[in-house]
Amino acid sequence: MSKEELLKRMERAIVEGNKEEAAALAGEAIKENIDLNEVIEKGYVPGIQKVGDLWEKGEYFLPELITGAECMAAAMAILQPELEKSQIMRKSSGKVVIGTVEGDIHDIGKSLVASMLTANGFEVIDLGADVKLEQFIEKATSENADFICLSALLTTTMVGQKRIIEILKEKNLSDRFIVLVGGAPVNQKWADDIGANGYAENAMTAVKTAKKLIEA
Ligand code: B12
Repeated sequence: MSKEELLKRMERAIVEGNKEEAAALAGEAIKENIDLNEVIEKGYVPGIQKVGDLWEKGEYFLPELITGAECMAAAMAILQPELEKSQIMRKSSGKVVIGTVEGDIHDIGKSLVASMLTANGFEVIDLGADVKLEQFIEKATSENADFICLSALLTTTMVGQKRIIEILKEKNLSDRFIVLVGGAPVNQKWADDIGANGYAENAMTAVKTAKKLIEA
């Protein structure tokens, strides 16, 4: 199977909610030695984006959305150990505490950012979704992290990103961590307005931004 064909089939597996196929294709990509960053960004991500579009158009309903999310997780469960293996002997690029903020259970995009950072040599502590604001700061402090990465997919939970930056200021910890924000409703203007150190619109640019900021 050509790479292009494999990527198309990955996208289709997510759109059709075929968990076994999504996982099997991930295994195939590993066997064929295909760049896993490309597999995620050009195969699986377009699939879940299409699921989102179909939901917004009213053609897909909640069960399809959840199945799409489960397919992504099934594929990532196969890819993750390989992504970690590929960076074992490398010096860490920096330590990251990442999670989706309190009140928000969306975790697909956050997990992709975590995976890509891991694959690119960062040491990642993933706190999951619906994470209490204080927990980000406690973990980042106890782990002596370089980055706090905050995901928010709801306009109502974006304010959690703002609040964390305020708490860091109150605790005189602003200079200690690099704060990166992201998620579908987030943009550069929001990041600038709340005083975040960086914003990225997808997992690949998140890696580039993190590298640029830690080298600065
Ligand atoms: C899948 C999905 C769900 C799934 C989530 C499953 C899961 N395990 O994550 C389920 C069905 C559970 C769900 C629930 C809800 N959802 Co929903 N959901 C979506 C959907 C369709 C796709 C999100 C997604 O996974 N996209 C794919 C990933 C790859 O993209 P991403 O998350 O944007 O992440 C990328 C970038 O943003 C960036 N990024 C992400 N995080 C970070 C962090 C950092 C630091 C950086 C640098 C970058 C970065 O990189 C990622 C990878 O490239 C979106 C629609 C959309 N277009 O976004 C709605 C959407 C986000 N949901 C929405 C809503 C309203 C809800 C519910 C409230 C629905 C309800 N009435 O119950 C609940 C929320 C409950 C809660 N408290 O959280 C709305 C939000 C509206 C708003 N503006 O606030 C949206 C926009 C749909 C819509 N148009 O109405 N949802």
